[in-house]
Amino acid sequence: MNMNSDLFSELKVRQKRILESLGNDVLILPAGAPPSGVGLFLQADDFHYLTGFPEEGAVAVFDPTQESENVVLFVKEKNQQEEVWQGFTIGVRKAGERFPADKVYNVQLLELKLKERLKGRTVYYKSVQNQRQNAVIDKLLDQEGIETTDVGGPFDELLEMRVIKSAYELEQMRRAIDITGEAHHACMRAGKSARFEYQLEAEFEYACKTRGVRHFAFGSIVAAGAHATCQHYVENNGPIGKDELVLIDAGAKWNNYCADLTRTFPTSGKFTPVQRDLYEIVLASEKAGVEAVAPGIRLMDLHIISARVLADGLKSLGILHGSTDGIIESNAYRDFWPGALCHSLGLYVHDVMPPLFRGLDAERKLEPGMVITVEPGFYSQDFNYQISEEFKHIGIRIEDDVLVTEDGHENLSIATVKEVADVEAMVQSGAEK
Ligand SMILES: [Mn+2]
Repeated sequence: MNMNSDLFSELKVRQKRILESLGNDVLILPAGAPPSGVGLFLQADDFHYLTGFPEEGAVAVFDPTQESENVVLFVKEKNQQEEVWQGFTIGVRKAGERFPADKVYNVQLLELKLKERLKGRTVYYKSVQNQRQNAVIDKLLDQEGIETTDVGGPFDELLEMRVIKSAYELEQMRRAIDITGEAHHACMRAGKSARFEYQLEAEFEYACKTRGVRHFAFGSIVAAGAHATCQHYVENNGPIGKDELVLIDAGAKWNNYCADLTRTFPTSGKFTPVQRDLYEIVLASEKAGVEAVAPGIRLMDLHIISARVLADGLKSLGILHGSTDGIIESNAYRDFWPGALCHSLGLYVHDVMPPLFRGLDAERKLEPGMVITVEPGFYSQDFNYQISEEFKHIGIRIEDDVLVTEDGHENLSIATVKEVADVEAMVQSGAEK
């Protein structure tokens, strides 16, 4: 597979920014660790972002002081024995042809080559657990008495770069999101006939994999009935009742980029009055959050906008009481929605963000090119003793993926149904039990 030429030139630009951020320093970036046990290897995000190289066992070295070798890739050489048992490798020659690097060496030369370069330098380096080249690097750094740092410099630059998505990145994310939406629709259509949560998990994965997906953004959450009150439920082994809500929070990856969408639907194809009332409240809260996404707003401002709509709705059902300001200030709504409205989305599902975007008093404002999720919810467990029984043991979450644009936002998952009538029609269009 040859690298997309847009990506190739984009990688060169990214590498240049990293080199500029280094001054006279060096960055050693190891590839991701192989999966423990069974599993498909997925490249570490930063390594992928700066090299595009998909194999484990590799190391990239960024060194602005080496004229003709600013960016060097160390990769596994082709080895017939390994290829008989452990899979195929790209090898040094082809890596040099296909991936942007000034020079590609056999990774066995790592120690020799690095030794010449690191003496007396400031080295940026983050060790990766279970990555076998790390042992070589660690030993060398130790022998030469070289101190390393894993914060600041190129690592700060990486955060700034990764949080703003390029046209190429958005193309990958759109594909991941479109496929994920189609898979959510497939699950809704299978809702009436599925008897166990894992059947819908299989439906989701089947819809994704038959569309070319090889990796998922995270383990799918398929939660029927009261299971949906646990925000990160992953067992997916419970039965699905006839009149229950099913919450599915799942996402495909496309060329390493994530989608992260949640939909909640009634397995009967018709919301009960209570389910519908609660669903409409979460939906109104979600839409208010999405509508408010724009450059110049802070994540916490968005959270409060959604929280106020949620609080007003729960007041109308007698679940919360008092003034909306009071409910927000006292965090009373957090009994039913303990989560955060947004997170960044990209190569990782809870993608990196520079520090000033994170936390309650985060000062930084959204900027065009950021992609965030918007995902309010309502979760009522037994400890919510103050509410009437009919509202208990219900979990509802609706989550879209939203791009911040110059003049506002674009909801990237707009095609995935969420209006009551559309969700009901989608479920009803599936086969019976
Ligand atoms: Mn999410």
